[in-house]
Amino acid sequence: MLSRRLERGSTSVALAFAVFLTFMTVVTVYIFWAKVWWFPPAISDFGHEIDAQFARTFLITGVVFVAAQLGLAYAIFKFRDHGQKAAYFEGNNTMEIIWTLATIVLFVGLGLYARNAWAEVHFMGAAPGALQIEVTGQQFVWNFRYAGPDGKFGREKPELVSASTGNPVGLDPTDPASKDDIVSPVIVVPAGREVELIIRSQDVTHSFYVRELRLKQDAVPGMEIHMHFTATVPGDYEIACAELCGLGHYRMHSMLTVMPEADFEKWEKDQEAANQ
Ligand SMILES: [Cu+2]
Repeated sequence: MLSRRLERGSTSVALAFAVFLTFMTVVTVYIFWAKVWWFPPAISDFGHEIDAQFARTFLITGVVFVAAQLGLAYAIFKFRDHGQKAAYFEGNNTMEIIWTLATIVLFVGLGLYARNAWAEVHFMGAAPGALQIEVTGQQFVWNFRYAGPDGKFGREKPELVSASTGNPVGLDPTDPASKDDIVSPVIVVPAGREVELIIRSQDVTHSFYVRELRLKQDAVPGMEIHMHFTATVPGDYEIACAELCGLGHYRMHSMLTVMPEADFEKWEKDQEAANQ
């Protein structure tokens, strides 16, 4: 009598758990498939390649996830307690080798697939003629410097850095090349033209991050890190600092404006005029 009651209890519990697991698997897959919480659309040339890599990774890991969860649900129900004796075995070397090899093949394969996108961003420099913009992070603002009409970045001196007197990057007024440099709290770039960023920090590690560009790069004190991108869709996009950099980290953000080339040239002229 007692054992029959236990058996019935075990069946319904095992079934309920298996159904719950299957339901959660379906819900999880739906959330990714329907892109319920997803990135905003990419606006950079390599952004689409990064998205394609994301899609490949999610597809492969998704298939493994579904197979593992459904397998678990099946095992929970199939091997439920019928009052039988539990069996014990010491692992299975063949299975260990198979899933270790399969994992290596998947990881290395995904890495090989992604190498073009990675190399394009990190190893290949910007093409000659790219618009150079110096990005300086400091607690808790971003400053962007354009070379101005002479196309040359002027000298900077750390001892001249003084945000309160309007010289946040420490431009040296005795260098003629510094005179026409434009320093802006927002970054404006022309659509369709390559931009080379020179990313630096004045104090701690910050991280320059624009979701729509699919570009995130640490700003490290003492280093000049070059990144490049071509934005294709005009609009305003938020720049966040993606590295916890101190108490004011939450408010360290700025805007990236992508505008048609003609509008950009006008913006640059206006900045130059304001500089005189
Ligand atoms: Cu920061």
